[in-house]
Amino acid sequence: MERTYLMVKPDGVQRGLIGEIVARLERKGLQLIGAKLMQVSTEQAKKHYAEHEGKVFYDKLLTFITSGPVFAMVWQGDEAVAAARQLIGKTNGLEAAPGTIRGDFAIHTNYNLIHGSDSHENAEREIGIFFQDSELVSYEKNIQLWI
Ligand code: IDP
Repeated sequence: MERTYLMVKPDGVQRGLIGEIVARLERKGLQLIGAKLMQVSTEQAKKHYAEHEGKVFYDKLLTFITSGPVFAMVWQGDEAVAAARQLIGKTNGLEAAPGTIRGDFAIHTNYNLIHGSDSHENAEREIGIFFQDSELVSYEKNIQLWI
């Protein structure tokens, strides 16, 4: 089992897409093990986007991700990182394939609705930035046998 960190960004929350996004992840067969509506602090944003420090869009990215509530989630399943990235689609909404979250609902690169970890290592690092172990739930879902 692999875990991944997913986050409906402020634009997704404002547009009322939390339910739509959660439904798509559930239908794929991933299992939700933690979730909360939260305000990202500047400190958390800097840690989360450390790899982009120095890029032209970095300051705007920090401003954006701290501009309003996000819906932070941890999902679990076989190939959870790759499966979620597939559902999310390419970074630029115009390039993301129809049928993906960004392809169906986003047009731009900066307002692209959702974050998804891009590797197993980053997933574990990002989960640690936004969640305490005590906020994650371990439970059996018999349906997993069929996925
Ligand atoms: P990802 O979210 O598809 O993994 P990354 O390259 O990791 O994409 O970039 C992180 C976030 O930074 C993107 O989701 C997007 O919000 C923002 N971003 C990336 N590239 C650009 C850009 O060229 N202009 C503006 N924002 C960008």
